[in-house]
Amino acid sequence: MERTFLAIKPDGVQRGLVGDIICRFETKGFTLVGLKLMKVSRELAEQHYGVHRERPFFAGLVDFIISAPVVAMVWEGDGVIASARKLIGATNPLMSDVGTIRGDYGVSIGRNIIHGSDAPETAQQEISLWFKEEELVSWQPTSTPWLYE
Ligand code: DAT
Ligand code: MG
Repeated sequence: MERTFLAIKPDGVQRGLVGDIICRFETKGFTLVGLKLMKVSRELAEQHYGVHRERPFFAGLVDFIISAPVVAMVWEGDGVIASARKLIGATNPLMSDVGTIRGDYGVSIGRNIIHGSDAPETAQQEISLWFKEEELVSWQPTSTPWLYE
């Protein structure tokens, strides 16, 4: 089964959206295998967004991510990486479809509520950057035969 890394950013936590966001992935049919509320270190934030190091928004992005708690999560399911990106919506919330998390709750690219891994390689890297192996729980929901043929 595929796994992806998702993180509810400081704006999502401060605005009280944690429950709603988790609900969307749960009711879609994905399985939560890792979850923690954490204050992110500057080092972790810089590593996580390392690909954007040269971009003009990098410093602001790092300052924002460490400014308040984040909810870090790992979710599992067939096709979860691409599906989670669809549920999250386009990077700029003004362009995100209505019905997506960013489309429903955001108005600015620098406050877009949630992060989601964009491909299998980045999902793998981000899961091991944010979680220790023993923090992830492999389990079989009883709903599995009602979700998959
Ligand atoms: P995504 O989070 O949709 O994968 P990304 O990886 O291109 O988007 O960028 C990472 C984050 O950086 C994004 O969620 C918000 C911020 N960001 C991206 N482009 C930006 C811009 N032009 N101005 C300000 N922040 C930006
Ligand atoms: Mg990205």
